[in-house]
Amino acid sequence: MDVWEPNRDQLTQWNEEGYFILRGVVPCDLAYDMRGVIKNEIMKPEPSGSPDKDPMDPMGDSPEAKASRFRKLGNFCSNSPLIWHSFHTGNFMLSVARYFLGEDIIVKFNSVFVKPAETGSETPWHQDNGLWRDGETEPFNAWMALDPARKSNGCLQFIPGSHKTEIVPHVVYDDSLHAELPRDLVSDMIAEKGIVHIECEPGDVVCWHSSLWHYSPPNPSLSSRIAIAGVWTNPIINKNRKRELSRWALKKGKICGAFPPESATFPDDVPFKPAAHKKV
Ligand SMILES: O=C(O)CCC(=O)C(=O)O
Repeated sequence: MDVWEPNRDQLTQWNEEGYFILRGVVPCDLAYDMRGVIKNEIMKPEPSGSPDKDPMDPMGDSPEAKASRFRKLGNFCSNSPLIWHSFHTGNFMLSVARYFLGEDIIVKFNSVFVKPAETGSETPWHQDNGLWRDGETEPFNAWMALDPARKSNGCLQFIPGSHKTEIVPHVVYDDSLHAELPRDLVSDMIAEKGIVHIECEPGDVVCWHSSLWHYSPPNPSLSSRIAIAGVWTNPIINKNRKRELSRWALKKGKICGAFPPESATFPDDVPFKPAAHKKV
């Protein structure tokens, strides 16, 4: 497997600002193929083949209605071989993760962020490890654009340097989509450090520290913004944590190519004993 090392600018940006961008990690065509896998899923027709006109279900169950309201598909990528092998366990992404995490790597979370044209909602300001609430700060996060991600269609926004803060307890407001950083602290932090808009082409990847404060706004534009994300960690950092979603990605420096991916079980899991085959 290739050995990746950050260049001086990437290393400085990682240390000082908490992120860096890798342009063109996969070709645009492959990014669009991955996006196709996601679109096929969210736009699947109902089994009956006819849109649901149920007046008691104002959200509707038609493919168009579903496509417009999906926000996040958790754990989708470990069920999609194309995405899993191209991104989460792709040679290049694992060579980057290996720089941070060493020879044994597990993917702790994987998701798709769907921000449909006109209806895509925001992702509130958060630190990833503020939502995990497992105390981990070391895991490595990366996100790949599968559509062009622009200021106009809800690209990610970071507060540079905010990764140097502790893990701040997240809170829920009446209108919160999920737990978020306290809004007054976010305003203060923005006033102090400003915001960067992370504009990407399909196939570009942004990597960030799990304590970085980040957000993405709603998408009022006519262009959808689909992206995939992952969190890579290693069995030592992740020791004794809940890991039902974790999957092996690299063992002793070798890419785990199995599909479905192998589950990363708890280190102290004791297997059940096989039953004694006694004659009854
Ligand atoms: O894609 C987005 O809009 C949000 C992504 C995000 O917040 C995350 O991956 O932690």
